[in-house]
Amino acid sequence: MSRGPAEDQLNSYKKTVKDESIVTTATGAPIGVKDATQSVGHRGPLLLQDVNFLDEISHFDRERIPERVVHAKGAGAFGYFEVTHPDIQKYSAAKVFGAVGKKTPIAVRFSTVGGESGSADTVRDPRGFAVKFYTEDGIWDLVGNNTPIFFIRDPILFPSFIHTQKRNPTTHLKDPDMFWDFISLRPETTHQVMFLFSDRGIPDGYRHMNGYGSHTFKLINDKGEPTYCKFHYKTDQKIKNLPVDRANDLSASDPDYSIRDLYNAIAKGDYPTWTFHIQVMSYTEAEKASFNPFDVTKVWPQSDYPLIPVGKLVLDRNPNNYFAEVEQIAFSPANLVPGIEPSPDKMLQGRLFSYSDTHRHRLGPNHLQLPVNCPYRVSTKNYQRDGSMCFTDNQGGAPNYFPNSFGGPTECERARKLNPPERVSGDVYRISTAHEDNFSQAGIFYSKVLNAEEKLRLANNISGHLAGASQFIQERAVKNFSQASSELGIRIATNLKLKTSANL
Ligand code: HDE
Repeated sequence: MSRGPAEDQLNSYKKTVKDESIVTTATGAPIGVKDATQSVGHRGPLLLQDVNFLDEISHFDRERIPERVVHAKGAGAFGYFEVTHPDIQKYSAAKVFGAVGKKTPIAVRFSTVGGESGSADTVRDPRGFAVKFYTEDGIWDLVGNNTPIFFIRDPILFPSFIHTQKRNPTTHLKDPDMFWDFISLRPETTHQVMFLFSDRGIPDGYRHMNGYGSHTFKLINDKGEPTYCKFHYKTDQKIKNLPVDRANDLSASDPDYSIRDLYNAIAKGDYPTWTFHIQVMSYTEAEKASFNPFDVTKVWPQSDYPLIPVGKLVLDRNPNNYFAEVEQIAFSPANLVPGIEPSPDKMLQGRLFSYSDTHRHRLGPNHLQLPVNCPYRVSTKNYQRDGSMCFTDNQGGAPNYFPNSFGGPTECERARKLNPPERVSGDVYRISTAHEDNFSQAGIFYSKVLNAEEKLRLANNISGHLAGASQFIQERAVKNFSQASSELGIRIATNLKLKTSANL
C-alpha cells in the first residue's frame, strides 16, 4: 500500500500544529507523571487514591458507543450542495432550492450495510449514501442508498430481513440458509437481489457510485400544491465497480479501501462531485400509473418520468475527527423541512420513527445538540427542555410551555401554508403485499439493462453464493429468478446442477 495523505496524517499534524500544551486530567488538572501508576514501592500494589489512573481508565472503559445496528462501517465527508437549475422551484418551495447558485453546507456518510464496524469495505452489499443538508430551515436528511430500490416493501419485515444478513445466533457465522430462505420466501426481494449480485453490487470505493433517495417523497410548492418526487445523485467520477477477485483480495490486503480512497482524494484536492436530479409524478399520474409508485421495490421508468437537473453535491473537506463528526453523525428520514414531505410509501413511513429512536439509544436524547447534528444555521427555539447531557443554555429563562403570555416562540405562517391538508381514507387492516407484482421490473432489469457478459456474471455471482444454501432453498430461489427471466433461472439451475425450474 503506497503512502498518501491518509497515511501521512500524523506527520502533517506535526508540521502544521505546534502543540506546547500540558497534559491534564479530564477535569483540567495538570499531570506531572503520565507514564506510571502510583504504587507502594517498586513492586507494590496500586492505590485507589491514584485519581489520575481512575480518570484515565474509567473514560477508556466507556470509549465505545453502540455501533449502528446496520450501516456500522462507513466514511464521512463535508462539502456543499449548489442549485444549478431553477426547475425544482415549480415543485418545491424548500429554501434549499431557493435560487440558482445558492449553496448549502452538507455532510455525507457512505457505508456498507451488513458488516460490523471493523468489516471489510469491498464486500457485496448495498452502500449507504446519507446526506445531511444544513439549511436555513433546519436539517434536511436524505438517507439513501446507491440503489434506487430496496428488498422489501413493508417495514415490519425489516428486523427479520436484517437478521438474515447478520450472524446466525448459534454459530455466530454468516449463514447462507438464513439469507436465501428469507429472500426466496419473499420474492419482492428479487429486483434488488439482482441489482446486488450484478457488477454494481461491489462499487469501486464510494466516489464511483450513484446515490438515490430511493423512496417517493412529496414536494410542496409556494402555492401549496403537492407533487410526488424521487431524488437521484449521479456520480461525476463515472460508475466503477470492482471485479470479484480484486474485491476479495482487497478485503484481506486493505479492508478499509473505500475510507482510504475517499479521504485521500479529498486531501489531495480531487473533490468528488455528483449531479443532483429529480423525477416528478403528479397526483393524477400516480393514480393512473401501471405500478404502485409508493412501492420502493420499483423504479419509476426514466422514459416516462425523465430526470430533471437540480444541482450538484461537492465534497471538499475530510472530517477533523472521525468519532466526533462521523461516528456521532445521526441521520433521519424524519428530518424534513417545509416544502419536502413523506409520501405514503410504507417503508419510508416505517423509517420516520426508527432513526431518531435509534439515535436516542445510541447517542442520547440530546444528540441534536452535538455540533455535527445541530441545525446551526437556525436558532432552535421550542418548548423541549432537559434530558441527559443537555449542554446548551437549555433556552435560559424562556417559557417552557405553549401557549403562554410571556413571549415564547410563535408559529410560522409559511410552514403552515407549506403543509396543506391531505385527504386520506380507507379501511384499517394489515394488508399483505407479498403477492403484488414482484417480477416484471426484475425481468426488465435482466433483459433490457444488462449486456450479455453482465447477465452471465449475474448468474455466476448468484450461483456462487446460493451454492452455500440447502438444496430446497436453492430450488425455491431458482423458481423465483425464473419468473423474472427463464434464461437466468436455467443458468443458475445449471450452475448448481439442479433440475431446471420447469421440473422443480
Ligand atoms: Fe435504514 N437504518 N432502515 N435504510 N439506513 C439505519 O439508523 C431502517 C432503509 C440507511 O450513515 C439505522 O442510524 C428501517 C432503506 C442508511 O448513519 C436504523 C428500514 C434505506 C443508513 C435504520 C430501513 C436505508 C441507515 C441504523 C425499513 C435506503 C446509515 C443506524 C423500514 C433508502 C445512515 C441508524 C448513516 C441506517 C432503520 C430501510 C438507508 C436502525 C426500520 C430503504 C444510508 O435506524
